[in-house]
Amino acid sequence: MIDLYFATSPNVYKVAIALEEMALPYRIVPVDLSQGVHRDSAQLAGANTGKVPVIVDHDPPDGGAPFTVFESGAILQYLAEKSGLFLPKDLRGRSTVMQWLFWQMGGIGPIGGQAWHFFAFAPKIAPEFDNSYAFDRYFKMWSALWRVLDDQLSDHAYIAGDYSVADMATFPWISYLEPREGTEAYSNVLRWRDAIAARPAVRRAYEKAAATDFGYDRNEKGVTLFPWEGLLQNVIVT
Ligand SMILES: N[C@@H](CCC(=O)N[C@@H](CS)C(=O)NCC(=O)O)C(=O)O
Repeated sequence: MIDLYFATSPNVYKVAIALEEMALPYRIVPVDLSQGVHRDSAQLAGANTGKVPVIVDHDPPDGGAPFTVFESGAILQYLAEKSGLFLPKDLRGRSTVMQWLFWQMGGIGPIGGQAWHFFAFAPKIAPEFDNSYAFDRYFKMWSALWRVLDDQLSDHAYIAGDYSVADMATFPWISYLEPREGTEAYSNVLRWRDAIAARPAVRRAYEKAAATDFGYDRNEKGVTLFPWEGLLQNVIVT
């Protein structure tokens, strides 16, 4: 059994998708980020980074004590190695997936997070400041990342060859926030996004989260996760 410390955010959905795709038994441990409990490592299975996702594997492959893993990219790699799935074994194939996984971790996640912040939160948190420079900068970078992804998907069905942890890492962010200029110029991304959203394991991951009691009213904090198809409303973003 694996505990997944969970808040409804793209970095955490990556892991829920992987657990569903790999058919690994897990349970969701809800974390209310608005209460700050995640800053206490005792509440996060010893992880002291103050962030979710975190997992605890109670049945690690080495047969040892329960093992805590933080950072979504490291968690995806761990789960792929544990299950033997979605990460090629050959050197080039594996490196290709890892390159795109690192690309997601270093670009899509951080830049998407900042773009979202200056779109959704800065105007509420600091209405007295002119956030337009930061807003423009991060959305320009966000579009550039969509461009790279669209180019890559122009001759690949999935990001790094076969469907892999690189796709699982990237999909939740791409499904979360679109470029400011719209999606018309990104037909390859849209085709890929639809294909991933249609996967039963992906839908199960989002549905399980939607059915979880997080101890607060998600209608109040909610946004639409798959805005292009109006699916699965009421999910918190922090
Ligand atoms: N690089 C980390 C980022 C994790 C992250 O930023 N998690 C957010 C939710 S998406 C979080 O826990 N935020 C709480 C906070 O910063 O207080 C990963 O990919 O795991």
